[in-house]
Amino acid sequence: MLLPILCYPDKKLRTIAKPVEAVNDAIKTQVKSMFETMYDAPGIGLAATQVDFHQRVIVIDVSDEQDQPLCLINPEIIEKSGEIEWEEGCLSVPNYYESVKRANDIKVRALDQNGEEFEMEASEILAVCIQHEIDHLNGILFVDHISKLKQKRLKEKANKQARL
Ligand code: K2U
Ligand code: ZN
Repeated sequence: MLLPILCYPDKKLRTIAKPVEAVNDAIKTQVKSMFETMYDAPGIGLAATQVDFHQRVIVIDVSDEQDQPLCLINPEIIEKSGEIEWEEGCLSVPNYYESVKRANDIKVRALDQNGEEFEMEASEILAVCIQHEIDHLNGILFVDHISKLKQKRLKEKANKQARL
């Protein structure tokens, strides 16, 4: 089922998502809808916060064929190194792109959609996407990483959009 995506500056995007207690059928249904919503957008990542579901669930697929779905539940970055700068966008901040610096290599621990714990290493775009999505679960948007001046301009633009 397609889910509506919250748009900046919606305050709900600032909610801190709660850890998932049990990967039950409700969570599995939510994950399925998040994948559908992400592929439809289209996007290469989607955090539960963006669809107004405030639990720690992320779906990702950075493959070109869009056939490598990755679900991270209660994700934690346990190691990070290096630095990469990437021109980021966000489904919750349409038509705005800015360069953001993040760690290039990360190690992540999470539960998969069957509730099994796993660890994985990621780098480049996959690492960028995982960090971008975990930020969403902590109420952080990529625009929070840009300069104050650029944030001011973006807020004015968003408010003008809202008044239209
Ligand atoms: O809003 C989101 O969380 C989806 C983001 C995830 C993302 C942002 C920046 C860098 C990597 C991932 C994207 O807007 S999904 C749209 C997209 C599609 C292809 C390439 C980059 C971004
Ligand atoms: Zn985003």
